[in-house]
Amino acid sequence: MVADLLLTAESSRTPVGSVTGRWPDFDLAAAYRTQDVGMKRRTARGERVVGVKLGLTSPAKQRQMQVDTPSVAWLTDAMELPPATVVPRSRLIHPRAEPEIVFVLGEELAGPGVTAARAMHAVSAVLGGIEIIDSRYSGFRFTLPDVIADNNSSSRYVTGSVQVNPDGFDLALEGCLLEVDGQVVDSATGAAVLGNPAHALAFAANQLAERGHALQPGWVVLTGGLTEAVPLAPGSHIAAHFSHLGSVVIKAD
Ligand code: OOG
Ligand code: MG
Repeated sequence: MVADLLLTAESSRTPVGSVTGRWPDFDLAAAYRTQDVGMKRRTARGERVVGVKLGLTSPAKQRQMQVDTPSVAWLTDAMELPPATVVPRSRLIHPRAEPEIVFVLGEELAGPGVTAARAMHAVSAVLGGIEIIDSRYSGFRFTLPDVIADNNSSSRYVTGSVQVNPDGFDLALEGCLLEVDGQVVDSATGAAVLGNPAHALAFAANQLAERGHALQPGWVVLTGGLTEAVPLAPGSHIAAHFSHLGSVVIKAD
């Protein structure tokens, strides 16, 4: 089964070839079903779902990965790292880091038909974050069904210590500088994410509704990489400096 193949690739740090390359009929519906089986496997081994992550919501990410459609995947507590943490790079395949705007939900948000404005009513706090992605596909090469089946390359994530109330906060104008070993390598504003990260949240609620799920109070939502992802080299320091959401820093082992 594809879900087991990908979970084994993760635990054995052995990347695999594209699923759609091998089975051209593997479509979006099969990919989301596979992702849900993977989530069941994770919960069966004791992990708890703590939220969702959007994939490929910015032009920078879409260009880098050659996939131009957003998608949704699961976050579990095993993926969450404490602040200013050392990322266990030696347990990962070929990790990359990307800065993201993160929401915490104060109430349930259920599609279909969720608009960006409705979505923001459910948000209790906005934070900065860094996501560590680690595709189970060789060379980070995948199609849209491939990456969905692989839970959108999920690996780890860190959120910042600054929490901002979303009321009156202009998410589209929130700036972010991405720094690698003290050098600014990229920058973006929140508008990079579908014009406004609120649209990513609405997309998540509506996509999950197609799978019979609703976003739950307390859940974390990673709205998608603002910039291209950068390789997490051994011993490197990566920082995301946001204009109002503070700084998030990680170090690779
Ligand atoms: C897919 C994961 C995408 C994002 O923020 O766009 C993602 C990948 O780039 O490997 O997490
Ligand atoms: Mg991401």
